Amino acid sequence: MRDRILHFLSERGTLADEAAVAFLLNQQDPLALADRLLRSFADPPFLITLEDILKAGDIARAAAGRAPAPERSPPRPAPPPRAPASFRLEGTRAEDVAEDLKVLKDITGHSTCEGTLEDFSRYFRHRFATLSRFLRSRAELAGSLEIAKVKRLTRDARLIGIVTESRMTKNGHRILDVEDETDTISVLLPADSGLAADPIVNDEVVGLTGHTNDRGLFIAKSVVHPDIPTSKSFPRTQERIRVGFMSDIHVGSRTFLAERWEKFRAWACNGDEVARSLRYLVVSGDVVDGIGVYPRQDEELVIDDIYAQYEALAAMLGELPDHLKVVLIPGNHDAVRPAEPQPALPAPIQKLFDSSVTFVGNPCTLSLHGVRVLAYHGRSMDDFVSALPAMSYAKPLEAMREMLRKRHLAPIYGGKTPIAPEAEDHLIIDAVPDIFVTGHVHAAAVGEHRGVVIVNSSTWQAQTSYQKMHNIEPVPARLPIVDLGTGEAFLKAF
Ligand code: D5M
Ligand code: FE
Ligand code: ZN
Repeated sequence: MRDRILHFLSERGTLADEAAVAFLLNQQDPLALADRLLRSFADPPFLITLEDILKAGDIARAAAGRAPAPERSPPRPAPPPRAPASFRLEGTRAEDVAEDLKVLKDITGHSTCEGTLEDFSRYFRHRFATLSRFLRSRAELAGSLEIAKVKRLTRDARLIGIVTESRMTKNGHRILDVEDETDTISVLLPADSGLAADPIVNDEVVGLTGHTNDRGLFIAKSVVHPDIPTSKSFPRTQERIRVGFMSDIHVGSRTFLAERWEKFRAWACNGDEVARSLRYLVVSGDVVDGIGVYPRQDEELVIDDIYAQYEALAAMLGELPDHLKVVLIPGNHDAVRPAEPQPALPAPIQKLFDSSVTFVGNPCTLSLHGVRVLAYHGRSMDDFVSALPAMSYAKPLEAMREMLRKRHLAPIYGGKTPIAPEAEDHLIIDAVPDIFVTGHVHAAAVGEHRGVVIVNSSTWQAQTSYQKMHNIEPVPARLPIVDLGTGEAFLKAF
């Protein structure tokens, strides 16, 4: 239920703090109450607090019978509509603010790998060394030992390793095979401990506490993920300019939604205060439909030339206001190598666009006025959905939370996500982002994980026959918008 509430709120562009969620969970019909609560706001705040709920007088009254202590205070009269730091009124005009865009991390121009066996072992050594360093700094794992040593001990111990296999026993326990440079150990996550339900995937690096039994099996007491260690705050910038996120435009496809795009264009050019405050547009891949990406794709194309597809996109972006700076990241439909990290689109394609477009790789870390944005197309979500029953294409924020917990954008190796064994693992989430965005799954949502604003950036393509076959229902023509001054986020529909 907790997840359903958070999902319900995030779908509507808001979040709730711990106390507010606890309050809702305590009510008879938390979702209905959340719905009434949202309706009671003229303009819902980005983060709903317990105080907000209590101020919504009639809701507090309805709940009074079942509420815990603080909520039992006499119901207050309904306050006048709250006037939060509203998106509409407090925007800064984007054209008044000088561009401040830096590319902090990008593979473009730095790819060295040739895909040899040595490349692969060096890649995994770098992954293990970096993530185990993150884990070693966690108090729960202080004094962790090499697996070879842990195997010879029977007292409580801690270890850090990479998961090479994971299977369920018929009694609902989970067995992991975990490896470090010294040895491999089998780890039991007991069914009755709740650990067996932790969404662990192959090739992620985890910490474990527990002890080795007399048959050499490590009985786990806890699993530690690198995660974002503490809840961070959003850097507050002076200007209240906004960044829009989109992806999966799929220009050239028969199912590209031209009319919805036209609505977006008209709003961006002549729209309200929010439109005027939009300074950046980060486009996270699949910007065109491409050629030969899947079998018989030609039957679904209205533009069957890759250059013509990018030319059409360049014309569309050229119609947007001059002060709207566009950052383009490639995806699996774009004309670059599919192996991740993907470099920026090649020069002959870049030449088709005007200078308001910046081309970067996938993934890429940007700074926008000091706000750190991690943008990733999101191909690995296919592997998360295949590997974990709790994940689905309709709930991309869940997979994104797992990426942050694992501090890795694509931990599963050898699935649908092709990974290039670069000297360093560019898919590690090293510095903590302020905003983390993905596309690919054609869903739309904004949410939060330990203070990181997380965004999945919709699509401009209607359901394709492939998606119909696989029951994937896209949520097209939504623009997630984040305020760079506050981290406040909402989803605008076109
Ligand atoms: O992916 C759009 C959506 O369709 C995304 O949710 C993944 C899904 N998709 C696309 N191709 C496949 C294959 N081959 N297997 C599983 N799921 C897939 P896009 O990248 O736009 O094609
Ligand atoms: Fe796509
Ligand atoms: Zn994609």
